[in-house]
Amino acid sequence: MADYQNLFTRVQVEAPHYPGIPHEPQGLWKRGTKASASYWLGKIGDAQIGPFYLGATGLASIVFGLLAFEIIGLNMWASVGWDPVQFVRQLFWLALEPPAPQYGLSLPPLKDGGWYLMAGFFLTASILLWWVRTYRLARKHKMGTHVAWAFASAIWLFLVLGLFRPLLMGSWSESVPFGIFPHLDWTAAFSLRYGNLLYNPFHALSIVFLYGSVLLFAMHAGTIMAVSKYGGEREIEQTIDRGTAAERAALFWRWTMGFNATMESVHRWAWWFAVLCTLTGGIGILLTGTVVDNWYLWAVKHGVAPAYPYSFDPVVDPATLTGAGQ
Ligand code: 07D
Ligand code: 07D
Repeated sequence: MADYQNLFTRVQVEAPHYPGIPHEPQGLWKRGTKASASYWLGKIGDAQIGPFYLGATGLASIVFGLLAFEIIGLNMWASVGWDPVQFVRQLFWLALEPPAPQYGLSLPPLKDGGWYLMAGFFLTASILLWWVRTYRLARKHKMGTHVAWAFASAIWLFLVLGLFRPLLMGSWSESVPFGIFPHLDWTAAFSLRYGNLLYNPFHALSIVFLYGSVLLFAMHAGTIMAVSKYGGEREIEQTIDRGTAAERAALFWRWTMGFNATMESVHRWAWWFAVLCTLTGGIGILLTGTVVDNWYLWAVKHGVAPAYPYSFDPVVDPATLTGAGQ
């Protein structure tokens, strides 16, 4: 085989469409049989498109997702007086905001956050239904449900941000606004309000796993591509037929850092790092404002951060002050 470079090039194999393993028919939905092929998709993945399987949960998820998307989009459009030009120009700055604090956990009028709650409800339903879809399709294929549980970790952080923490804090106003830049403003304001999120150890753990995922991803992808000229990307074969690719990849890391993952364990590393990013993140957010009100003062108390020098007035938690805003 040619000693090809595989950073940008990819081998495209042409074969008759593959309909997939047999399924027992279930419920109303028959699986599709039609498939086509795309040369350009073949550049980044498998060239075959379809057959699709939507199923009841898939369809319901898309309907709920579209409802949420419409409510958000129409509210944003209304906020610029239904001007299509301004809608496009200001899209990244537009928002659908949660109810104001005085409403607590009650249901506000539509224009005061009611639309927000409705969109949030539909979005949550859509995401949960999509989770059910990943779970059921895995079972249908007689696979493990690893993807569903990894997705559940992301959903955990999503639910902490928009449901669990607002419930514990007793107010929908705690949740994240819908909008590209507004949700960034919320993130920055959240950190400031709670005394710098960088001092939250669970935020730190979340970052460890985020950066760690990137590192693992690069190491794994680089290693597999580096041995692909020996067939290294056909990993299953490597586990039963210990050939040169897996051997070389393992040896490379053993010589580089004295230890190597296996073709199997590297995927467990990757799964855990990805899952722990949002799992620890969710814990960190849930503790913020409920258990810890100021992460900087928390860090000072636990000897993590130094207190400000004595020459300044002692630092007081701004939340305990009765300022003009209160
Ligand atoms: C590449 C897979 C594809 C997914 C994409 C996301 C939508 C939303 C809806 C306008 C990696 C599709 C986005 C459908 C459009 C409306 C109403 C995944 C890939 C491309 N954020 N965030 C983004 C979400 C939070 C933060 C981008 C969602 C928290 C920062 C995108 C959620 C905090 C930055 C986006 C969510 C936070 C972003 C790119 C939910 C703390 C950026 C996302 C449901 C975690 C970056 C302008 C991406 C950016 C960015 C979506 C939650 C912080 C719009 C759906 C509240 C600091 N976020 N985010 O590529 O460019 O993900 O912002 O929880 O810098 Mg965010
Ligand atoms: C949001 C999980 C939910 C998403 C789901 C997907 C759709 C779209 C449709 C594609 C991302 C739904 C999908 C709806 C589908 C189509 C068609 C995962 C999500 C279910 N931080 N920070 C994190 C760093 C600061 C802040 C995590 C770094 C500042 C807040 C991560 C820095 C302030 C929160 C992280 C830094 C601040 C976080 C997110 C550096 C702002 C969170 C992990 C170098 C000034 C979140 C505990 C993740 C968290 C979070 C990184 C700085 C605020 C590790 C590297 C100090 C409020 N930050 N951060 O996977 O968990 O998100 O915190 O400065 O809530 Mg941070």
